[in-house]
Amino acid sequence: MKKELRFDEGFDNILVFDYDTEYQNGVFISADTLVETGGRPAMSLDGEWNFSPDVFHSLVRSRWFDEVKYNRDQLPIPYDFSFEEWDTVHVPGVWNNQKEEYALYEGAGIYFKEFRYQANPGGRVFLKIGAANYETRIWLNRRYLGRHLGGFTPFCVEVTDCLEESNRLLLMVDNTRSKEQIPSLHYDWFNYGGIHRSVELVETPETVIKNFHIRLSKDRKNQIDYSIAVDAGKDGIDREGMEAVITIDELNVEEHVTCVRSEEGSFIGNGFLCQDEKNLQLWNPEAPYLYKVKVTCQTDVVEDEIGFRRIETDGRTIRLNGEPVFLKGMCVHEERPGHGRAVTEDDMKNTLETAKELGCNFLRLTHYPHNEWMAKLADRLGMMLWEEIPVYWALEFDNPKTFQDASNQLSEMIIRDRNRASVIIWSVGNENPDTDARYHFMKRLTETARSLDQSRLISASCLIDVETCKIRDRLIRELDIVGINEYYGWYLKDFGVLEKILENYEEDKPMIITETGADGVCGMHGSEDEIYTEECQAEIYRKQFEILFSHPFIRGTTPWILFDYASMRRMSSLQKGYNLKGIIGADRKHKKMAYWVVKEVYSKIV
Ligand code: GCB
Repeated sequence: MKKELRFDEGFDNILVFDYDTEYQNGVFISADTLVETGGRPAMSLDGEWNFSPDVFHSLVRSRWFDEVKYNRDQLPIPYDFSFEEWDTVHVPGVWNNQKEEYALYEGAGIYFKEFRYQANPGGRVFLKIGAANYETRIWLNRRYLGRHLGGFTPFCVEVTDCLEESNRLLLMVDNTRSKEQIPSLHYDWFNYGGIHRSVELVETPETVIKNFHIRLSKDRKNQIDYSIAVDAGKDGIDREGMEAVITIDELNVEEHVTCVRSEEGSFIGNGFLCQDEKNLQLWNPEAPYLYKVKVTCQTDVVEDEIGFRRIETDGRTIRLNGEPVFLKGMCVHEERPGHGRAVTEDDMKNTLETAKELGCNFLRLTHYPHNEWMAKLADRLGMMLWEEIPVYWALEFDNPKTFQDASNQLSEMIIRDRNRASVIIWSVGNENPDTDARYHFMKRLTETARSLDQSRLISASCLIDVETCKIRDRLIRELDIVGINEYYGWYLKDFGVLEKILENYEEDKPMIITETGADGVCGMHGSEDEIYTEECQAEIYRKQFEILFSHPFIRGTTPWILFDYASMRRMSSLQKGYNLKGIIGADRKHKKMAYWVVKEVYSKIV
């Protein structure tokens, strides 16, 4: 039936509902196809792309991607698209700030780019998209390559066999919110649309180092553990093993690793390097030392700069390289006016420098994986990080597709950043109600995280039970650190309840207050009782700190939030589409009175 209605036979798909089924069930681009890109030759596809909103999904419904402009008799037929003549938008970028009429657009958008490519004989090429929100479908030279879900993690697809000298790349990026997604329909940040991180073609030889992970062993003092995964393509046929070499010149390391064929076809190598820890300069925020690491396999070479550090808990204490550490932090969204979520390297540096100036050694990157440069810069500048996936508020916890999506986003984030010393905590979610379905969903996420990486701590931001004044969340069993969000002084007025909750804390695990805070309008002054004034916000911070710091099991605080940020559920005449809980304005210039409270308190903690 569907076949008879094809556009190229003179009909449009206007009469069917199920035009999308084959895509829903089709090729899913996932963490399995992510390829390490560090130090490899790449051709950037950033810049101007032709763009049009696609409100009716016509690209798919009417098969525009076939680019049929003539009938079988070569007579011109009418068509409703003209990719190369459309307006342009910048990539990386969000569409919302590139044209007035796209400002609040939520839906599908079509991106088109023509480019020339000089083939690399005998090599392979992967298209890498840093992130695009939320669903992306890819066609290259009219061939469909698959779809990716999730707005904040990178993905790769191999394009070796589709590339020609002159190429037509077509992407559908759709930020329609839907129930089964991560996050779901409702959240407290702006749903920017588009390709908001860089796009590039990454060139590799036939044998590709897919990923590697090098870290200080969790338990053994003088050991650096490693694992390597190699996709040997045609080189791998009939082979049982491949040799890879890890080189760390400064440590005189040249380790030859035999990677063995795994069930999925990749070649996997695991092992450890013994070092005298006295000779190893461990990474910490004050001395963020990084080693140059090179991994080679056949002719493939990848390079990275990696710091070695150990993060662990010991009862209610968090230890960094064996020493107790207090996490002086703030939450931060990835946003800058004018850039939306497509922040630049300078924006990221500014965030880190602002946090340092405030006295922070830690940032909670909420509520989704931020640009991969953020952790690279934090490695260099010395800032510990909490990274999380947008398992936020209500989700379809009993939907297997939702789990698959969440688990894939978590895997993509971990594979991308597990060589970053700065990242010390993976978080599996924020403020989700403790139902059976949610418990099993999130428990499985903690298992996924632990299977991919044992060198970090696992946490989540949990809710408290106001009735019993207790933290009642079964997920806590699965966590290394208990994260708590509480807004006493703001949404709930009685600080006495907060004191009771903390007195009732029984876990032998450290706690981080992952959110607390209050709104304050930049420059609005009044008494401490007048909500929305800077004085009121500052006073709530003072009272909060006074209570929190009298409980030694609280080993970190990340108040909500460093900068004001856009959120379409904040529409009062004062908020005007912004969440105003920043201690600095969205302009990143205006420091509110609460800023100085945090600075003073953090300056006293060693
Ligand atoms: C929360 C959420 C955070 C919100 C914040 C607020 O609990 O985790 O995303 O934006 O409260 O401002 O109320």
